[in-house]
Amino acid sequence: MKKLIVLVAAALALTAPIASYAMDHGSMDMGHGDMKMNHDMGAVAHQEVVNGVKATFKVMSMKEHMAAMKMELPKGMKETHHIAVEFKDAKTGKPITEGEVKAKIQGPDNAEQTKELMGMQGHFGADFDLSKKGKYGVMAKFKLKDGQVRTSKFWYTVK
Ligand SMILES: [Cu+2]
Repeated sequence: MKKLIVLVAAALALTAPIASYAMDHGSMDMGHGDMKMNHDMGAVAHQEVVNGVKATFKVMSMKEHMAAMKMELPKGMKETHHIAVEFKDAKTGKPITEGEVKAKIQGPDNAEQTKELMGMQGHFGADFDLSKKGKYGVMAKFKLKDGQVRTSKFWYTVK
């Protein structure tokens, strides 16, 4: 009987670190899943194939985006929305995550904002001030790994 207890204890000691490692890893994957899900929940504002690259633009509130990133919304931030874009090879569906992306936004009052979109978790994104109601013209310029410069434009209405 005593021998059995010792054996069980030894077995537990061996498997315990593996089990906790697996658990940590599992919760990490879950975090990634959440992030993706939240970004998918952001409404698709525009989708277009430009010279073999499928670009999907999403516009979400800063609140939504910070929740997806599991970060707190900084106080006194003038940016109200996060604009994200994802690129895929139109033929293979493979995500393209490297490149330079810039966006210029013209507001209903004609004020312009130009920003570089940073690569983050499979998409490119930046924060903009869309605090005025009305139509915003979004112009994006992107240079991906093939070196070609592509552009895409769309309208986004803030109600
Ligand atoms: Cu983002």
